[in-house]
Amino acid sequence: MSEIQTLGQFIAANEKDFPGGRLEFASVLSSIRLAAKIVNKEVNKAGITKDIIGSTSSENIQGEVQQKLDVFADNSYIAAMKYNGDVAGVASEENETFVEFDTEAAKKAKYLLVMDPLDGSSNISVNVSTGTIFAIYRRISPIGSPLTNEDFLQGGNAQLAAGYVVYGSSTMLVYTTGNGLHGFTFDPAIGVFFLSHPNMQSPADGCIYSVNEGNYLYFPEGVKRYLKYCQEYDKSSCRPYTARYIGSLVADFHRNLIKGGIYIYPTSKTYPNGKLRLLYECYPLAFMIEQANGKASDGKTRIMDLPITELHERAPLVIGSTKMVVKAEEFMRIYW
Ligand code: AHM
Ligand code: MG
Repeated sequence: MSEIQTLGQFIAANEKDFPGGRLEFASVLSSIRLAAKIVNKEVNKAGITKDIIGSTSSENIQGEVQQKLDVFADNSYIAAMKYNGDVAGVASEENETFVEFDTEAAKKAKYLLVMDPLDGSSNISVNVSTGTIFAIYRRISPIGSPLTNEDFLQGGNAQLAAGYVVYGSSTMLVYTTGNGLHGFTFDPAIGVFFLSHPNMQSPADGCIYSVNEGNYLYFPEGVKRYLKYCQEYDKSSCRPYTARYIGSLVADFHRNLIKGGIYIYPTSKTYPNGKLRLLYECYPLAFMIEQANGKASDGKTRIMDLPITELHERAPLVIGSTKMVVKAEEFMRIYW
């Protein structure tokens, strides 16, 4: 029989160096895993549950119509964290301010979670993959005092762990604590995540580019020129590249991570600072791609080094295979 290892067993064997100890990381991740299972179950039955599918009338603080499952996922992850005991609070795409837990254990807790609970949720109604993105930080405000925005705005390099769950043709949880990037596939029959992708590596180069090219007109000149470069013929670099864009960041990222490729969400006239959120989309994916020997940039600067001043701050994102990101940056530096 071939070897099998569960997510819990993998953590027990590999996360001894987590600041605060393996047990604390195992504790935080166990709540993420629980919420992932709950959300996975709901996402999978969205098509057969009339009152779950579709939009609520409310908009989130960024003016985007919330899907009901966005709210469900947000509530599920926050509920799973509330009684975790090691997590003091959560900042989420769906909430304007962070949530601070008031249980006695949470008041003494050392860790914080940031998350996009259901990324790509507009794809739910058409049966396309979605995801959850998260990162774990250590709180910097003294235990016993209220959490502050600064606890959450420490910057990408302060992330202790980052991960995503992709709800796709199979559901996977992928995470890093700075010790490589590891992927686990969910077996829905027994409710267990098994190690399926140890030590994931982003191919150094690739043949896929992922961008919403419908917005071409509004892109900066450097991005336009790089896209033309992607479409030119050059056999040695497998150009013209193949265009693949799902419109679910996690799913696009996951595919490019495995196959080799580049994902770009640049600034544009519609989104002068980019669309994606630095805290719970760009930073975590940047941490992960670097752990897989890939690269993440805003076109000029390493994403992990970008400063952050607001919870819902946006940033442009260029992420994926190192050689492709370096090439895109060349164009974006010259024609910014
Ligand atoms: P969301 O967090 O509100 O779902 O928005 C993020 C999503 C990403 O998943 C995806 O890559 C991008 O927005 C798609 O945007 P667009 O439709 O402008 O291409
Ligand atoms: Mg999102």
